[in-house]
Amino acid sequence: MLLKTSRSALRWSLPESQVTSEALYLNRRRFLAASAGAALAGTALPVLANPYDAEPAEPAPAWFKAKQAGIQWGAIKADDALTPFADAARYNNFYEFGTDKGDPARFAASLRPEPWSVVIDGEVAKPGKLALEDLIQPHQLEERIYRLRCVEAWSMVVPWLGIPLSVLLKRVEPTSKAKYVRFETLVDPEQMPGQRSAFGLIDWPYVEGLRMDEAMHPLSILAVGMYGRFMPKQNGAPIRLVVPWKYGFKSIKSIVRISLLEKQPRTTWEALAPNEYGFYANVNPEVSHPRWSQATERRLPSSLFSPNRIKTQLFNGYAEEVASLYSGMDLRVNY
Ligand SMILES: Nc1nc2c(c(=O)[nH]1)N[C@H]1C(S)=C(S)[C@@H](COP(=O)(O)O)O[C@H]1N2
Ligand SMILES: [Mo]
Repeated sequence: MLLKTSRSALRWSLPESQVTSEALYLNRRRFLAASAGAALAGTALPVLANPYDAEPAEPAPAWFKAKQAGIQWGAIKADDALTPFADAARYNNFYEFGTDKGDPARFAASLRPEPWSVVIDGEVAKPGKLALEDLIQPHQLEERIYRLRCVEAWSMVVPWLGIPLSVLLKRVEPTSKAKYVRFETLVDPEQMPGQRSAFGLIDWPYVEGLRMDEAMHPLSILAVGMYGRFMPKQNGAPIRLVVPWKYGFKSIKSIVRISLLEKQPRTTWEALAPNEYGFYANVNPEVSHPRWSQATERRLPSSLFSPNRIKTQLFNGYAEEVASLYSGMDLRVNY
């Protein structure tokens, strides 16, 4: 176990080329902005290639590789600078592998993301168990560059690869009774050492949920990759939720079940500490956590001497897109 662990930590040491590729990526974004101007002037847009490493570091399943040529790069972008891959893949919350920020990168080698399947059940006309490749196959992968704001007041900017959650939900035909979506993470103490320990804080599986309109919102995605590559295990391989206007704990990792429900599901953090973590968990600088302010955040990379502290934005900067979902709701009550 210990040997395996240190080897996997080595595997995650970052190749020098990554630094270059991120610089290249940022240049491409400038290039893209310029070519958007060219498109207006009637010039054809260039076909885009993977703006990251040509050779992905993470071994990817065949279904993922098959999708790579058709990726729509930069489908949605944040204005902020991208967080380097090294930070996004080494500073994680994934309690199934331990509670330290470094634990997921250190211990997730034992996760087996292939083969993988997702059960879809509850209030749908077409329930069933879908192999992940069949779940993704009909859809184009899109790159979405989103801010991710953890409730612990740190944040990053990550280029995810995925599909809108709405396209999957439409495919399984929700019934008129479907009001909420419940998501469940894998339970397997053999693959997830954090589920083995006597550490009895969380009642596995990790569960999250969304209201139906939140789940159908075009910003909500199911991600299977990031930085142009297959999803690293510590970031929730092979498939996770990303809901950018909510605190990070809503973005549940390594999903094995999606259930459409009539009633609001009981979710992990809300069940553990309902006065600290609500079902909605919308990013809101005005509503403090009982033990700390949410007015600012540490944007990764951040250190003691360079804390990189910035102001937190309402709905994590996505108010224009999502505020209408909550019109008439008291955000202090429904935190
Ligand atoms: N299954 C599961 N999903 C999870 C968590 C977890 O502990 N278990 N942590 C959440 C929290 S608190 C955050 S901030 C994000 C972190 O995602 P990242 O490690 O990719 O940055 O994952 C979320 N999804
Ligand atoms: Mo979080």
